Amino acid sequence: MRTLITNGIIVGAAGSTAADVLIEDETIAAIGSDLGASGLSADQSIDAAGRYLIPGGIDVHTHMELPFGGTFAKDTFETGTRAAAFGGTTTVVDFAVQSRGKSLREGLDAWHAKAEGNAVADYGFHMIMSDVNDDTLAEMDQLVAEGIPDFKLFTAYPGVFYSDDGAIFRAMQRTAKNGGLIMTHAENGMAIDVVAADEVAAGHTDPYYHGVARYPIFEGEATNRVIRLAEAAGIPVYIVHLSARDALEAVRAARDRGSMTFAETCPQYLFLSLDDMANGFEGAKFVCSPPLRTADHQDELWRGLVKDDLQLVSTDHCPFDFHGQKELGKGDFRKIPNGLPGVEDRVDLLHDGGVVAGRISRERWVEIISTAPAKLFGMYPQKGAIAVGSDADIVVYDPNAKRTISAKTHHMDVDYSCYEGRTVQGRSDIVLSRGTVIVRDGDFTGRRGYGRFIKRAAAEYVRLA
Ligand code: DUC
Ligand code: ZN
Ligand code: ZN
Repeated sequence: MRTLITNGIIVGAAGSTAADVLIEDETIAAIGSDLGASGLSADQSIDAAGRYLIPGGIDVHTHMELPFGGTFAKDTFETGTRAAAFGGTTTVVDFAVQSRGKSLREGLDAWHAKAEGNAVADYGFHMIMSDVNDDTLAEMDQLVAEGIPDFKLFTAYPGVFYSDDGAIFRAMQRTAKNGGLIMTHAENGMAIDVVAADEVAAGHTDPYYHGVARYPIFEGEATNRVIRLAEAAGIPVYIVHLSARDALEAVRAARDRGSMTFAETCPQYLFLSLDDMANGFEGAKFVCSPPLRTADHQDELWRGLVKDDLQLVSTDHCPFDFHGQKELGKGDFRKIPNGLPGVEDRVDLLHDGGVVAGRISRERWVEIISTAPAKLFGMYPQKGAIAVGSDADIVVYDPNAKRTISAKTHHMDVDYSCYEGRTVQGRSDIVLSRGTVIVRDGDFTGRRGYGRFIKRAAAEYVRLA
């Protein structure tokens, strides 16, 4: 099967160029300025005039079907990867969960079972470690060998996912030997629980107080702590969903002293704020951890993206319906399942708020939504680039089209949108996953089960970066 895409502008992290792209089966076979004019025969042609060709978006932080707070994140691998594809994201890396007392293997098997035969686009896994002990440490080596080389540990959620400093350090020592990467959810969960209990005791039970109780300084403290632990272990560390200026300062200081520290932020921290949580129980729609911050943090995060103290933007996609799921926390914000939907909107939000708003170049946009995630998470150049030999994950992107985000039209399986009514400029018109058109002009043309597990390389790149 040969597909020829003509007349587009290839936008890549390193530069942009007008060129045609020839796809043979699943990979990119040729790139050239005159492929279209050369009379080359193809089974399928796509005219991309006036549009960009970008490598498919890569969202390295999603939670399909995550068990949380007595319920489950609603999107399955089928609905979640389909929504991702509509939004120009062709690869997700989801977090398999080791439940307390169970093996990593059991958690991983469960995630393979959820995804295989269901995902419509490609996927990989990180592993959430809830217990660090001799057995789970030994299992880490095997997972690295199987293409699941990253392990998320939490300084938050005491009694659930929380690991103490000794446990985190032991896991870090292990990745110093097996080449894996430690990712951390860095908030001081012990201190947060004290403040949250004080707020509830004072009668402050609305969702807004979820945001109030999780001080930015608690994120800054934990971020600095895990970075220092990683430095002591001599390993790179990756901070997930960085939300606060305080945490960014810790990352920047670490990078300035030559530390192998990497971090992501998420659209919710760039576009939403604590004010969104102030509308009574409606604020539950915006309960996630770390929480939304006051709006003055946003400019700092954008600066972090410009200066590469933040390397990429993922979503932490973790959707719970407002009705029936978020409502579990009526009368006590601590019982609201934490998480927001977002996998469908990331590429367009970043184009609109980043490129159209003049904050970042279109090349940096591609870097933070696709190329940097591929490099940091062991998928480059198979993914994250439009290059000969790469997977033909290509989005024909209209940078001028406008659309209004709404739960009425989105494809995520959740009953609200955090960005309801927001008009964004930029839209994925045609989305190819390994050479197959899976979305065309608003219609899904892929199939359930097409998505393939991506075995990822260990963190060599981050050690050399
Ligand atoms: N934060 C969330 O908001 N949801 C899932 C897990 C997490 O750390
Ligand atoms: Zn987290
Ligand atoms: Zn998460």
